[in-house]
Amino acid sequence: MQLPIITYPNKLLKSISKEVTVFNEQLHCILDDMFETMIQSNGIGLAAIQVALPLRLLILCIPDNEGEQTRDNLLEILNPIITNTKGTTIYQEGCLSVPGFYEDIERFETLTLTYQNRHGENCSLEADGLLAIAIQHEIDHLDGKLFIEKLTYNRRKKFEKEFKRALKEKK
Ligand code: QAP
Ligand code: CO
Repeated sequence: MQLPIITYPNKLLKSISKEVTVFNEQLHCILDDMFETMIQSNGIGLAAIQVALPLRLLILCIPDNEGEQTRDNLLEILNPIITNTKGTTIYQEGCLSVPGFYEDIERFETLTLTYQNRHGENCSLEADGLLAIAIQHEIDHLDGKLFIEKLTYNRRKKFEKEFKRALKEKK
């Protein structure tokens, strides 16, 4: 079942999400619905708070070499903790909760992550490239942060201007 995605400036996006402690069928339904929602919306990453659930979980599905997004390259990351980082990199980010706006954002280039999977099993991974960027973007959502909050003053003003214009055009 597809879930509605909440968008800026919905205040729920500022929530500090809570740790997942119960790994039951209901949780698995949420994860499956989030996957469907993300794919239908042409996303590569989605945090639970974007579908109004304040839980520390996120999903990522980076397209493979053929540009396909399948369950084979789906990552379900619960209660993530970044334990190590290296370097910095800049990438033009977007967000399903800030549709139509893209800006360059600086992130760590590589990272080590510990987390739990949908069964509550402890996992870890090392990431670089787009995956490392996406993980940081999604973890920010768990802490109530959007990528537009990382913009410089002038870029943020550019965003506010474009946002107001888009609002007017919708009316
Ligand atoms: C986060 O973002 C991300 O504006 C995932 O109209 C972004 O899936 C991680 C999307 C960049 C790493 C790099 C955005 C779809 C999808 C839009 C997304 C839109 C349609 C964003
Ligand atoms: Co986002």
